[in-house]
Amino acid sequence: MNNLQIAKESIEKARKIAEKCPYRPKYHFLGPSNWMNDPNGPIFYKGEYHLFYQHNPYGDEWGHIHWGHAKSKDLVHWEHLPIALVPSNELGEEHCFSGCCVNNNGVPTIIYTSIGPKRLSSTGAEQWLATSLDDMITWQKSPHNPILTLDLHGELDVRDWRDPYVWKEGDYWYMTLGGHIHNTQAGIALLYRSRDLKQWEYLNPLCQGEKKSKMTGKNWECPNFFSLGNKHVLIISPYKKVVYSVGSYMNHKFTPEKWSYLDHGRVFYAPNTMFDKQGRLIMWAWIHNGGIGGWNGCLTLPRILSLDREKRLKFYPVPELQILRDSHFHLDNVIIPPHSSQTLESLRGTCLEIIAEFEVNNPTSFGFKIFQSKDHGEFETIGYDIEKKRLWAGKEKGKIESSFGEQHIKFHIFIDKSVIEVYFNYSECLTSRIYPKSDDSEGIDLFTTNDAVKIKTLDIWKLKSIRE
Ligand code: DQQ
Repeated sequence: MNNLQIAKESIEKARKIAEKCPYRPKYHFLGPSNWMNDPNGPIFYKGEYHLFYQHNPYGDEWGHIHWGHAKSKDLVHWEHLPIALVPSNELGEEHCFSGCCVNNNGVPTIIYTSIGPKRLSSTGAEQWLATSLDDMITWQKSPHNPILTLDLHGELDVRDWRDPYVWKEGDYWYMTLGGHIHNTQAGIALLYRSRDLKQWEYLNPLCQGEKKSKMTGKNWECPNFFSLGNKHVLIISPYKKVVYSVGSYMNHKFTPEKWSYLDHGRVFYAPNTMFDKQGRLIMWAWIHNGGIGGWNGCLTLPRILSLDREKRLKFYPVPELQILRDSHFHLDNVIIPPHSSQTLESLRGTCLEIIAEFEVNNPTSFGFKIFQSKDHGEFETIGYDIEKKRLWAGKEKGKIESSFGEQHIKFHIFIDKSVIEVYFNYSECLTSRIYPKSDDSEGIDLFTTNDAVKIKTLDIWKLKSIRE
């Protein structure tokens, strides 16, 4: 049996266990089973969206990193395709780390970070290339590999060098890679240029973080760099919460303005972006953790990123997701009294979409109870504390930075078994994992602590599964 057959058997075995897991999401994207982490190389190709992802086909823990692959016509339903990249052990490769996929004059081309037992991720990473000649079903690694090595930087001692993000500008391809310079305690994104994707020249640092910065950390993974309107945006994953900055790009240098959290959840990491044929910038990120076994990790729902007037990002779920909507509940103009409300007594569910607009006059904490047991004793909460400007969902929380009309607050929430995604006024997001305590933890309700709040409109849909 070759490696791919062994991988297939292992995936099949784990799938049977994963399918029994009550915490496994029903409409979020995940691999067929076993471990997955970062989304890689999202690309729109011949009328379909393709997504790759970091994948261990042999178990539900990180290791033996391959590239899983799936495609979709509608951004909602995904068809799994054969594993795209397998580590070439015979070439000293142990992991195919994150990267991107571009269309090079009709030839789909993956650029990724190659790691080996003798080429450690901290000091010996190389950037490799693979192409497909059969519409992305099989991939061939280039005889020109490695296409970039650390020597390119001369004296500069770059560490943890990885995660290529490539785009085209005029006659050139540009690439940014993340890492840090040894002993600086600050992350860096470096910039490179090529005419043919094979021969690369190092230009200069695209952007460097500040030493021991609270937000931008000590090392940058998975940089994403793109223009939106007349500004540029840099996203980085600095081991802690993912951050972005809207800034300006001139003479091959990006000057960040302010750093903000891309999502306040610590379970949200390593996002990757693409422009689709309608010019929408679409983003997915890895959501950490699994359930009772057989699977570990999934992706966020696709989010559309745009810029608001204050030059902050806005986030919207792609409208295509609306095809998941099933039975619907609606109410408007209801006052929720402090403490117990029981307004939504008849509603139950663990695969839901909620859109709610609140009107709030005095400081209070308010929001939703979810996963409530029949006796109402057990529940988890998703809410917002007006005074502290704190948004939370289960254990994940964050301070809201964007300004908005404090009286009107909009929540758009997706609940999918144990995966929670919250859009707050579409200007901040929070991803969380919450595990319902028991089988009957399906109730949902509204709450407010100190003062009544008015729910101006509320829509709740049960959502369909994308898996049988
Ligand atoms: N995951 C990959 C790396 C990347 C990290 C390895 C981020 O390429 O830096 O699985 O989660």
